[in-house]
Amino acid sequence: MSKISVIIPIYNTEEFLDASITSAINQTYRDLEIVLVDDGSSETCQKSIDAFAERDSRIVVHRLPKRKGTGAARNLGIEKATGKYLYFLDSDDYLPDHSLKSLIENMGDSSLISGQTMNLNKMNETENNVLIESEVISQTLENAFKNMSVLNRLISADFVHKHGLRFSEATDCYSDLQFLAGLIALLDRSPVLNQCTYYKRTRNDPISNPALMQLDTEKKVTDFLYIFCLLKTEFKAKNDVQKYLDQQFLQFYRRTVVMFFQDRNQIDHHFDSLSNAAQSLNDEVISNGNIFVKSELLALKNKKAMKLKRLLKTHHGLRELKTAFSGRTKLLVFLYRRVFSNMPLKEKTIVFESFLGKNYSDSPKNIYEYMVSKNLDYQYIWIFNEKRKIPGNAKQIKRFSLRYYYYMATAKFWVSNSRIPLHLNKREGNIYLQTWHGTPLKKLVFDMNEIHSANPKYKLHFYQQSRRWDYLISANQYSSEIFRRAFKFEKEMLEFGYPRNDLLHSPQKENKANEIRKKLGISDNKKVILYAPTWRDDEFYKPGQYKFQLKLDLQKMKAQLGDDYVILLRMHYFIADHIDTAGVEDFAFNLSKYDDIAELYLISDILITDYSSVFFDYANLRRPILFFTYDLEKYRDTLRGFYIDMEKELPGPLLKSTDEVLDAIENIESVNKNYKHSYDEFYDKICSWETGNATEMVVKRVFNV
Ligand code: C2G
Repeated sequence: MSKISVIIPIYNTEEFLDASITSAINQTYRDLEIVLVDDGSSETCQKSIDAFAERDSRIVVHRLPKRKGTGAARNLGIEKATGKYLYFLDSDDYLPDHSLKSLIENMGDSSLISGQTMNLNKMNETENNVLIESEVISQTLENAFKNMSVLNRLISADFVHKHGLRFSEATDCYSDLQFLAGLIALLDRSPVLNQCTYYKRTRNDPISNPALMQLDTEKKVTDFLYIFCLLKTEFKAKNDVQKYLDQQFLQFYRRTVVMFFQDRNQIDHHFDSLSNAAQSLNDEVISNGNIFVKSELLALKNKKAMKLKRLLKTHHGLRELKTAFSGRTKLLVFLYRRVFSNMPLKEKTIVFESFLGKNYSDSPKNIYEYMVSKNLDYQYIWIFNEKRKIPGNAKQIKRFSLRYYYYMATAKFWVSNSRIPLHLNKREGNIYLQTWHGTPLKKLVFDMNEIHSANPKYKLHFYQQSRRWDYLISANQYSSEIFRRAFKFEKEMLEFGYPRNDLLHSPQKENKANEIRKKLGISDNKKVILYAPTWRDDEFYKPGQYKFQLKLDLQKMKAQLGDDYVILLRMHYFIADHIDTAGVEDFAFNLSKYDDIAELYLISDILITDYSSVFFDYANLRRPILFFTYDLEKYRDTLRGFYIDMEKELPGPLLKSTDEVLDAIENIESVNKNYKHSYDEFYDKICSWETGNATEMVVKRVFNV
């Protein structure tokens, strides 16, 4: 057999490395050398790389003294490779098992063969490794070189050395173009395989650890133009290369420049360099573009900047209109951006929303009720999914209705405890108070490696949405530190405690508790247990609709506690499943739809929860908290990960079964005694800022009243 050198440049991609290198090790084609080229990675990543080298004698490691970019790393790989063939694999991608076997068996006497690539969105998307009969479907250079990537091509090492083919080391992006141009200049045919021989992953954290192609667009434009002009000159006499480069310019203009030029300042910054590059474009290639691209490239080539701006304005306008009429939401977003956002800003209008319009609760509710009580002259808008009875004179607007988009665009203030849709761009003058919805136990956003939730672009979207926040409320120092890092939040943190917890420190809380018990029909001679669990990231029907299986044995609890207690069942607002209380209706009350959980804390003598942030708030009452953590290992180690050590720092016991819960409740006094020290420490760390005046301090700071 002939050895293949798989060259893998690595820069801080340790979270993807295992999948990538393992997929090379597991190739059914065994005569391999796996060349890991460390491009100046961090210590942690270097350790991972060395650990892999121990796993398989075919792995060799080479290091660049400091980061020099993918091009330089691949060039070092070429120099060090000893195989008859070369194959480049990115360290965040991976291969089906038969890739190299399929490629080499179909290579014949060619110097290069290319396979099909599949783009994967999720971290753990299951790929189909099914081996379909592989066959060569084309020999033309045009089909072999449709993109600007060297990936997924098996190349003769002799051919590369003989012609001195190398990657550009002058730019981060598009360094492949130099290598590919060299290949095209020398080949007259190149087989393409019908089989998928490469899985390309879309990175889920383009903010803190972007893949090469997620770097900001300006860098991509300057890098592309540099390489394009260099190669157009170097390969002036090679028609195939000229045609290939022109095609790539056309694609690059269509896919990247048109969107980039939505920001009109960028046209001024980059017009000259683009226009100079366009001088050498072949008119025939330009005519392949659609009517807009064709006229815009001609304006570029003829150095007509004003004409290009006019053409792009029409192009963007028509694209938006076309999008606008492709669906109801798109039309409403078009109206939001192009009509309502150009209307005068209503300086005294505030929009409130809690848990995506699901209920009237949390800090937004406290802020609203405080402002109403002070007769402040604001117009209040509450966003709900369903209308409900609320105090004060707020206008209730249905989420995602036409009026929703109108008020979101014209209200000066947004007060929300969760996320506002990405497509609602923040307009000049808007002030957005993000109250958030809990002290974090579960790892958040940029502190999370893998994202199990349904949306693979979760981190990118979260980053874009959180750039709009002007204020973020934090209930304690612990939260402030986490929010700064996990949200990459750089604006003003309001460190006053949670407005939603003022009720728990209110002098009237006893009277309020009696009112609530009466409203709920709970008899005075019964004590109250509140069970408030959280959701599980990986147990969902679809985004936002999560499953929940009640593990508490309500019959057994009723039998043992029914004379003295009732239990309130309160599911997380993401839970779609209905909780069945048949047979225990006089003992168990499903209050999952009850608006404000703070009112349930007030009437509860004991809280049972798991990994929900509810216990940080409930602790303000200094009442017993039990942690029913039947799936702790799974939740902590695979799903989310926690900020605190559940075994050491909690103000109550971890319980695995209904029996253990019953035993703790029957002996609640000794539980209180055993956990008094932990509880006191926890209270100081988490509740010390809560004074009952958080709402007032927030309103004074944000609304200058
Ligand atoms: N909540 C509730 N009922 C539950 C669970 C939660 O009303 N059974 C409300 C509480 O106000 C809680 C908030 O939703 O503080 C957040 O719920 P978590 O269970 O902590 O889960 P999550 O929505 O992932 O928020 O920083 C907080 C994190 O973002 C956690």
